Amino acid sequence: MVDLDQLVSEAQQSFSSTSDAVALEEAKAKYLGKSGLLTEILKGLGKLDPEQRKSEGAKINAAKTAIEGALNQRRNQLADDLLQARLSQEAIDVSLPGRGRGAGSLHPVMRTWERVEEIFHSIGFEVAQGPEIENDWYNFTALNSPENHPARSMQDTFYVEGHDAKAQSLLLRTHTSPMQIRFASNAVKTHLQQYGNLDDMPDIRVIAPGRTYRVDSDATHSPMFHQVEGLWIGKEVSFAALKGVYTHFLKTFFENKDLHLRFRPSYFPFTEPSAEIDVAFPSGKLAGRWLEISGSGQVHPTVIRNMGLDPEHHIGFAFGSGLERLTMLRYGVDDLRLFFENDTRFLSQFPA
Ligand code: 2NM
Repeated sequence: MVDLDQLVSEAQQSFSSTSDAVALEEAKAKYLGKSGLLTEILKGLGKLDPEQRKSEGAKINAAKTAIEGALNQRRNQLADDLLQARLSQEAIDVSLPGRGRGAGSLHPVMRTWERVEEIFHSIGFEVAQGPEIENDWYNFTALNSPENHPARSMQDTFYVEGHDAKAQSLLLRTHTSPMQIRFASNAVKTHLQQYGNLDDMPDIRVIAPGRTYRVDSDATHSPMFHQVEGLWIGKEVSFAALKGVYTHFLKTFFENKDLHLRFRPSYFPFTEPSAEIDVAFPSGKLAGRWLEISGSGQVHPTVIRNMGLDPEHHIGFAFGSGLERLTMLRYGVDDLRLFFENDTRFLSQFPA
């Protein structure tokens, strides 16, 4: 008879010495396979008499169980080793710095927008909002824009098909002034509802920034551009106050106390008198030249009346400027089109 104990310990050693699953399965075949050692021994049982067969059979089965146990133990051990190897190989160093994501930033024109709001807010101006699709009254008529004014033609303004509830033609606003009319009319209406008269009507101080649209597209004009307009209406608001407010705004905006300003007589339908505002930088690459930056003036009596006020009792000034223009002068951008191309090589030069 074969020494079963020895066979078991041989199998155990053979399994232990394998280093992967394939080798282990080959080693298994030698003992437990179809023509393996243990199978051969079992075949030999037939030649024994019944008593012997019973006792030998039990021993052989015990040996088989022991060998299978050793096999499973080694299988588990190898699987475990493989897992540990992968875990340490694929370990992630959580202390490494992340790859990071590029942070976006505000478009330079939006930065100017926010900056303008901040400066005017700090001197008591509110910020108006209003629709980009306007009607004829708010965009033109209320602003004293004459019937034959070129801005009213299809060549200069984007008209929208159809009319509003009051049979007014609809258009993309050509300036932000309609927001001022809406804001002022609303303030007047609300005050009247509450007090019945305008004796103690508080001053209206508001700016209206936003997108505006004109049929115009070349190197220095974009069909969509941004404006900011301002309005101060009260009982005794002078042209001197306009000069004070706007001088403060421009010097703060350009962070330059020595900035020169010039108010040059001009014409707008909604103001009388009207003035163009020019600036000159005392130093830098733009120094020594007057640069047009804004329009302004004392609000026309007809416009005051269209706000619901009596021009005999209320007076004020208004001004307007392009946000692209302010941005170009502040950052030294020399081509308007850069603002609309969305080239990140340009935009990334204005970090948050
Ligand atoms: C400008 C120039 C001058 C202006 C006038 C008004 C309103 F609503 F009071 F009539 N808002 N903005 C104005 C005046 C705008 O932009 C170049």
